[in-house]
Amino acid sequence: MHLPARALVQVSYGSHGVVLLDDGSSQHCKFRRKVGRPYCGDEVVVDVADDDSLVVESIRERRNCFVRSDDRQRRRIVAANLDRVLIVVASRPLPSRDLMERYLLAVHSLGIEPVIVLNKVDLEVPAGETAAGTEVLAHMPDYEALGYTVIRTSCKGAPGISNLHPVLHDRTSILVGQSGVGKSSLINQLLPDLELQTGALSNATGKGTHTTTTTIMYRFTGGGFLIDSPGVWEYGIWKLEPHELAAGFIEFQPWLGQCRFNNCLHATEPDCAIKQAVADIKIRQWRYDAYLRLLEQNA
Ligand SMILES: Nc1nc2c(ncn2[C@@H]2O[C@H](COP(=O)(O)OP(=O)(O)OP(=O)(O)O)[C@@H](O)[C@H]2O)c(=O)[nH]1
Ligand SMILES: [Mg+2]
Ligand SMILES: [Zn+2]
Repeated sequence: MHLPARALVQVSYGSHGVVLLDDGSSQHCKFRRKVGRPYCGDEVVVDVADDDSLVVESIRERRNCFVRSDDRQRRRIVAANLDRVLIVVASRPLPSRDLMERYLLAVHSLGIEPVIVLNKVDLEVPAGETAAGTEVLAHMPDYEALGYTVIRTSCKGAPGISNLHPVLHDRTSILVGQSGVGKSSLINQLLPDLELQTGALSNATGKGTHTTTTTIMYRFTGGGFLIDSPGVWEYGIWKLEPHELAAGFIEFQPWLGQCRFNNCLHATEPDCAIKQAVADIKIRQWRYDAYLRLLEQNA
Protein backbone atom coordinates (compact mmCIF):
# COMPACT_ATOMS: atom_id res chain seq x y z
CA MET A 1 0.00 0.00 0.00
CA HIS A 2 1.41 3.34 -1.11
CA LEU A 3 1.02 6.12 1.45
CA PRO A 4 -0.33 8.76 1.65
CA ALA A 5 -3.51 7.14 0.28
CA ARG A 6 -7.17 7.93 -0.06
CA ALA A 7 -9.55 6.15 2.29
CA LEU A 8 -13.18 6.09 3.43
CA VAL A 9 -14.15 6.54 7.04
CA GLN A 10 -16.20 3.52 8.17
CA VAL A 11 -16.47 4.40 11.85
CA SER A 12 -15.64 7.58 13.71
CA TYR A 13 -15.21 7.74 17.48
CA GLY A 14 -14.06 11.33 17.45
CA SER A 15 -10.33 11.06 18.01
CA HIS A 16 -9.91 7.75 16.17
CA GLY A 17 -11.85 5.30 14.05
CA VAL A 18 -11.67 2.81 11.20
CA VAL A 19 -10.92 3.60 7.58
CA LEU A 20 -11.40 1.48 4.47
CA LEU A 21 -8.34 1.50 2.21
CA ASP A 22 -8.24 0.90 -1.53
CA ASP A 23 -6.90 -2.63 -1.01
CA GLY A 24 -10.19 -3.47 0.76
CA SER A 25 -8.71 -3.63 4.25
CA SER A 26 -10.22 -1.91 7.29
CA GLN A 27 -7.58 -0.23 9.42
CA HIS A 28 -7.56 1.53 12.73
CA CYS A 29 -6.70 5.17 12.25
CA LYS A 30 -6.09 8.21 14.42
CA PHE A 31 -7.71 11.57 13.81
CA ARG A 32 -5.89 14.82 14.42
CA ARG A 33 -7.68 17.70 16.03
CA LYS A 34 -6.20 20.25 13.62
CA VAL A 35 -7.63 18.33 10.65
CA GLY A 36 -11.15 18.44 12.10
CA ARG A 37 -13.40 15.55 13.01
CA PRO A 38 -14.03 13.03 10.24
CA TYR A 39 -17.46 11.33 10.13
CA CYS A 40 -18.70 8.05 8.75
CA GLY A 41 -18.65 8.32 4.95
CA ASP A 42 -15.96 10.97 4.81
CA GLU A 43 -13.32 10.71 2.10
CA VAL A 44 -9.94 11.25 3.68
CA VAL A 45 -6.23 11.06 2.96
CA VAL A 46 -4.28 8.90 5.40
CA ASP A 47 -0.57 8.65 6.10
CA VAL A 48 1.74 6.96 8.58
CA ALA A 49 2.42 8.89 11.79
CA ASP A 50 5.75 8.93 13.66
CA ASP A 51 4.55 6.07 15.88
CA ASP A 52 3.76 3.95 12.76
CA SER A 53 -0.02 4.25 13.24
CA LEU A 54 -2.27 5.49 10.47
CA VAL A 55 -3.45 9.06 10.74
CA VAL A 56 -5.90 11.20 8.78
CA GLU A 57 -4.08 14.01 7.00
CA SER A 58 -7.03 15.74 5.38
CA ILE A 59 -10.79 15.47 4.89
CA ARG A 60 -12.26 16.07 1.46
CA GLU A 61 -15.05 18.60 1.21
CA ARG A 62 -18.39 16.88 1.94
CA ARG A 63 -20.93 16.53 -0.85
CA ASN A 64 -23.67 16.49 1.78
CA CYS A 65 -24.25 15.18 5.27
CA PHE A 66 -27.21 13.73 7.11
CA VAL A 67 -27.65 15.52 10.41
CA ARG A 68 -29.83 15.27 13.43
CA SER A 69 -30.39 17.87 16.08
CA ASP A 70 -29.25 17.53 19.68
CA ASP A 71 -31.47 18.64 22.55
CA ARG A 72 -30.41 22.26 21.99
CA GLN A 73 -31.39 22.26 18.29
CA ARG A 74 -27.76 22.17 17.17
CA ARG A 75 -26.85 20.17 14.08
CA ARG A 76 -24.96 16.92 14.68
CA ILE A 77 -23.48 15.11 11.68
CA VAL A 78 -24.45 11.43 11.43
CA ALA A 79 -22.82 10.54 8.08
CA ALA A 80 -21.43 12.24 4.99
CA ASN A 81 -21.44 11.87 1.18
CA LEU A 82 -24.73 10.01 0.79
CA ASP A 83 -26.69 9.05 -2.31
CA ARG A 84 -29.68 7.56 -0.53
CA VAL A 85 -31.37 7.92 2.82
CA LEU A 86 -33.70 5.04 3.69
CA ILE A 87 -36.25 6.07 6.29
CA VAL A 88 -37.23 2.86 8.03
CA VAL A 89 -40.57 2.64 9.84
CA ALA A 90 -42.52 -0.30 11.22
CA SER A 91 -45.68 -1.19 13.08
CA ARG A 92 -43.50 -2.01 16.10
CA PRO A 93 -42.45 0.41 17.42
CA LEU A 94 -45.06 2.66 15.82
CA PRO A 95 -43.68 5.97 14.56
CA SER A 96 -44.24 9.05 16.67
CA ARG A 97 -46.28 11.98 15.35
CA ASP A 98 -44.67 13.86 12.44
CA LEU A 99 -41.55 11.69 12.58
CA MET A 100 -41.86 10.95 8.87
CA GLU A 101 -42.31 14.63 7.99
CA ARG A 102 -39.19 15.53 9.97
CA TYR A 103 -37.16 12.82 8.26
CA LEU A 104 -38.44 13.79 4.82
CA LEU A 105 -37.56 17.40 5.52
CA ALA A 106 -34.05 16.43 6.59
CA VAL A 107 -33.47 14.31 3.49
CA HIS A 108 -34.80 16.99 1.14
CA SER A 109 -32.39 19.47 2.72
CA LEU A 110 -29.56 17.22 1.43
CA GLY A 111 -30.86 17.57 -2.10
CA ILE A 112 -31.46 13.82 -2.50
CA GLU A 113 -34.57 11.67 -2.87
CA PRO A 114 -35.75 9.91 0.28
CA VAL A 115 -36.79 6.27 0.16
CA ILE A 116 -39.37 5.06 2.67
CA VAL A 117 -38.97 1.50 3.92
CA LEU A 118 -41.95 -0.05 5.67
CA ASN A 119 -40.41 -3.02 7.50
CA LYS A 120 -42.04 -5.82 9.53
CA VAL A 121 -44.97 -6.12 7.13
CA ASP A 122 -45.29 -9.71 8.43
CA LEU A 123 -46.74 -8.25 11.64
CA GLU A 124 -50.30 -7.06 12.12
CA VAL A 125 -50.68 -3.40 12.91
CA PRO A 126 -51.47 -3.46 16.64
CA ALA A 127 -55.06 -2.49 17.42
CA GLY A 128 -55.86 0.19 19.94
CA GLU A 129 -52.51 1.91 19.61
CA THR A 130 -52.03 5.67 19.40
CA ALA A 131 -53.75 7.23 16.43
CA ALA A 132 -50.64 9.21 15.49
CA GLY A 133 -48.56 6.08 14.97
CA THR A 134 -51.08 4.04 12.99
CA GLU A 135 -51.90 7.12 10.89
CA VAL A 136 -48.35 7.15 9.53
CA LEU A 137 -48.79 3.59 8.30
CA ALA A 138 -52.21 4.37 6.87
CA HIS A 139 -50.66 7.30 4.99
CA MET A 140 -48.27 5.12 2.96
CA PRO A 141 -50.46 5.28 -0.18
CA ASP A 142 -50.51 9.08 0.20
CA TYR A 143 -46.70 9.17 0.33
CA GLU A 144 -46.64 7.07 -2.83
CA ALA A 145 -49.14 9.41 -4.49
CA LEU A 146 -46.85 12.32 -3.58
CA GLY A 147 -44.11 10.59 -5.56
CA TYR A 148 -42.10 8.95 -2.81
CA THR A 149 -40.76 5.45 -3.23
CA VAL A 150 -42.20 3.17 -0.54
CA ILE A 151 -40.61 -0.28 -0.24
CA ARG A 152 -42.31 -2.91 1.92
CA THR A 153 -39.99 -5.42 3.56
CA SER A 154 -39.84 -8.15 6.14
CA CYS A 155 -36.85 -9.79 7.77
CA LYS A 156 -39.14 -12.58 8.97
CA GLY A 157 -41.00 -13.84 5.91
CA ALA A 158 -42.61 -12.57 2.70
CA PRO A 159 -41.94 -10.29 0.88
CA GLY A 160 -38.35 -10.42 2.17
CA ILE A 161 -35.82 -7.70 1.45
CA SER A 162 -34.88 -8.22 -2.19
CA ASN A 163 -36.91 -5.17 -3.29
CA LEU A 164 -34.20 -3.07 -1.68
CA HIS A 165 -31.39 -4.29 -3.92
CA PRO A 166 -32.10 -2.04 -6.92
CA VAL A 167 -32.08 1.18 -4.84
CA LEU A 168 -28.89 0.24 -2.99
CA HIS A 169 -26.74 -1.03 -5.85
CA ASP A 170 -23.64 1.10 -6.52
CA ARG A 171 -24.83 3.79 -4.10
CA THR A 172 -23.90 4.95 -0.63
CA SER A 173 -27.05 4.50 1.45
CA ILE A 174 -27.84 5.10 5.09
CA LEU A 175 -30.65 3.48 7.08
CA VAL A 176 -32.22 5.77 9.64
CA GLY A 177 -35.23 5.41 11.90
CA GLN A 178 -36.47 4.72 15.37
CA SER A 179 -34.75 2.20 17.57
CA GLY A 180 -36.10 -1.30 16.98
CA VAL A 181 -37.65 -0.85 13.51
CA GLY A 182 -35.12 -3.34 12.11
CA LYS A 183 -32.32 -1.35 10.48
CA SER A 184 -29.58 -3.74 11.62
CA SER A 185 -31.75 -6.75 10.78
CA LEU A 186 -32.18 -5.42 7.22
CA ILE A 187 -28.44 -4.86 6.89
CA ASN A 188 -27.80 -8.31 8.28
CA GLN A 189 -29.97 -9.83 5.55
CA LEU A 190 -28.60 -7.58 2.82
CA LEU A 191 -24.98 -8.45 3.59
CA PRO A 192 -24.11 -12.13 3.39
CA ASP A 193 -20.59 -11.32 4.59
CA LEU A 194 -21.67 -9.07 7.47
CA GLU A 195 -19.98 -11.25 10.09
CA LEU A 196 -16.71 -11.06 8.21
CA GLN A 197 -17.01 -7.31 7.96
CA THR A 198 -17.95 -6.74 11.60
CA GLY A 199 -15.14 -9.11 12.53
CA ALA A 200 -12.67 -6.96 10.63
CA LEU A 201 -14.13 -3.84 12.23
CA SER A 202 -13.96 -5.21 15.79
CA ASN A 203 -10.41 -6.37 15.19
CA ALA A 204 -9.52 -2.92 14.05
CA THR A 205 -11.20 -1.11 16.95
CA GLY A 206 -11.10 -3.69 19.71
CA LYS A 207 -14.78 -2.95 20.30
CA GLY A 208 -17.73 -5.25 19.76
CA THR A 209 -20.30 -4.07 17.26
CA HIS A 210 -23.41 -6.14 18.05
CA THR A 211 -25.50 -3.25 19.35
CA THR A 212 -25.91 -0.22 17.18
CA THR A 213 -24.30 2.50 19.24
CA THR A 214 -22.23 4.00 16.44
CA THR A 215 -22.83 4.79 12.81
CA ILE A 216 -20.99 2.17 10.72
CA MET A 217 -20.37 1.88 7.00
CA TYR A 218 -20.27 -1.55 5.33
CA ARG A 219 -19.32 -2.56 1.81
CA PHE A 220 -22.38 -3.64 -0.17
CA THR A 221 -21.78 -6.84 -2.09
CA GLY A 222 -21.67 -6.06 -5.79
CA GLY A 223 -20.92 -2.36 -5.35
CA GLY A 224 -21.85 0.47 -3.04
CA PHE A 225 -21.93 1.06 0.69
CA LEU A 226 -24.53 0.60 3.38
CA ILE A 227 -24.54 2.61 6.58
CA ASP A 228 -26.24 1.44 9.78
CA SER A 229 -27.07 4.18 12.26
CA PRO A 230 -28.13 3.99 15.88
CA GLY A 231 -31.87 4.32 16.32
CA VAL A 232 -33.39 7.37 17.87
CA TRP A 233 -36.58 7.67 19.84
CA GLU A 234 -37.39 11.11 18.51
CA TYR A 235 -35.75 12.60 15.43
CA GLY A 236 -35.31 16.29 16.09
CA ILE A 237 -34.99 18.99 13.48
CA TRP A 238 -32.39 21.71 13.95
CA LYS A 239 -33.38 25.38 13.87
CA LEU A 240 -34.66 26.12 10.36
CA GLU A 241 -35.44 29.21 8.36
CA PRO A 242 -39.19 29.28 7.61
CA HIS A 243 -38.63 28.82 3.86
CA GLU A 244 -36.51 25.73 4.56
CA LEU A 245 -39.43 24.18 6.40
CA ALA A 246 -41.83 24.66 3.48
CA ALA A 247 -39.18 23.24 1.11
CA GLY A 248 -39.51 19.91 2.92
CA PHE A 249 -43.13 19.58 1.76
CA ILE A 250 -42.73 18.76 -1.92
CA GLU A 251 -46.38 19.27 -2.85
CA PHE A 252 -46.16 22.93 -1.67
CA GLN A 253 -43.66 23.70 -4.47
CA PRO A 254 -46.09 24.82 -7.20
CA TRP A 255 -47.59 27.45 -4.87
CA LEU A 256 -44.50 28.82 -3.19
CA GLY A 257 -43.91 32.46 -4.11
CA GLN A 258 -47.59 33.07 -4.91
CA CYS A 259 -48.72 34.27 -1.47
CA ARG A 260 -49.51 37.95 -0.90
CA PHE A 261 -46.55 38.32 1.47
CA ASN A 262 -43.04 37.37 0.45
CA ASN A 263 -42.27 36.07 3.92
CA CYS A 264 -45.60 34.25 4.29
CA LEU A 265 -45.41 31.38 6.80
CA HIS A 266 -48.66 29.95 5.38
CA ALA A 267 -50.20 30.02 8.85
CA THR A 268 -52.42 33.02 9.71
CA GLU A 269 -51.56 35.36 6.82
CA PRO A 270 -54.31 36.51 4.42
CA ASP A 271 -54.19 35.60 0.71
CA CYS A 272 -51.97 32.60 1.24
CA ALA A 273 -51.62 30.38 -1.83
CA ILE A 274 -50.81 27.33 0.29
CA LYS A 275 -53.91 27.72 2.43
CA GLN A 276 -55.96 28.19 -0.73
CA ALA A 277 -54.49 24.99 -2.16
CA VAL A 278 -55.48 23.16 1.05
CA ALA A 279 -59.01 24.57 0.75
CA ASP A 280 -59.11 23.41 -2.90
CA ILE A 281 -57.95 19.92 -1.78
CA LYS A 282 -54.79 20.27 -3.89
CA ILE A 283 -52.71 19.84 -0.74
CA ARG A 284 -53.71 17.16 1.78
CA GLN A 285 -55.08 18.61 4.99
CA TRP A 286 -53.12 16.17 7.19
CA ARG A 287 -49.83 17.20 5.56
CA TYR A 288 -50.65 20.88 6.05
CA ASP A 289 -51.52 20.18 9.71
CA ALA A 290 -48.14 18.48 10.12
CA TYR A 291 -46.47 21.51 8.53
CA LEU A 292 -48.20 23.81 11.04
CA ARG A 293 -47.04 21.66 13.98
CA LEU A 294 -43.44 21.71 12.73
CA LEU A 295 -43.68 25.45 12.21
CA GLU A 296 -44.81 25.91 15.78
CA GLN A 297 -42.07 23.62 17.15
CA ASN A 298 -39.49 25.54 15.14
CA ALA A 299 -40.61 28.95 16.41
N1 LIG B 1 -41.45 -9.65 12.94
C1 LIG B 1 -40.40 -8.97 12.51
N2 LIG B 1 -39.42 -8.63 13.38
C2 LIG B 1 -38.35 -7.95 12.92
C3 LIG B 1 -38.23 -7.58 11.56
N3 LIG B 1 -37.08 -6.90 11.40
C4 LIG B 1 -36.51 -6.84 12.62
N4 LIG B 1 -37.26 -7.47 13.54
C5 LIG B 1 -36.98 -7.59 15.00
O1 LIG B 1 -37.03 -6.29 15.57
C6 LIG B 1 -36.08 -6.18 16.62
C7 LIG B 1 -35.20 -4.94 16.43
O2 LIG B 1 -34.41 -5.12 15.28
P1 LIG B 1 -33.04 -4.35 15.02
O3 LIG B 1 -32.59 -4.74 13.67
O4 LIG B 1 -32.09 -4.54 16.14
O5 LIG B 1 -33.56 -2.84 15.04
P2 LIG B 1 -32.69 -1.51 14.80
O6 LIG B 1 -33.53 -0.61 13.98
O7 LIG B 1 -31.35 -1.82 14.28
O8 LIG B 1 -32.59 -0.92 16.29
P3 LIG B 1 -31.44 0.09 16.87
O9 LIG B 1 -30.11 -0.48 16.57
O10 LIG B 1 -31.76 0.19 18.33
O11 LIG B 1 -31.67 1.39 16.17
C8 LIG B 1 -35.31 -7.50 16.65
O12 LIG B 1 -35.84 -8.31 17.66
C9 LIG B 1 -35.58 -8.09 15.28
O13 LIG B 1 -35.53 -9.49 15.29
C10 LIG B 1 -39.29 -7.96 10.64
O14 LIG B 1 -39.29 -7.67 9.45
N5 LIG B 1 -40.34 -8.64 11.19
MG1 LIG C 1 -29.45 -1.39 14.99
ZN1 LIG D 1 -48.59 31.50 2.29
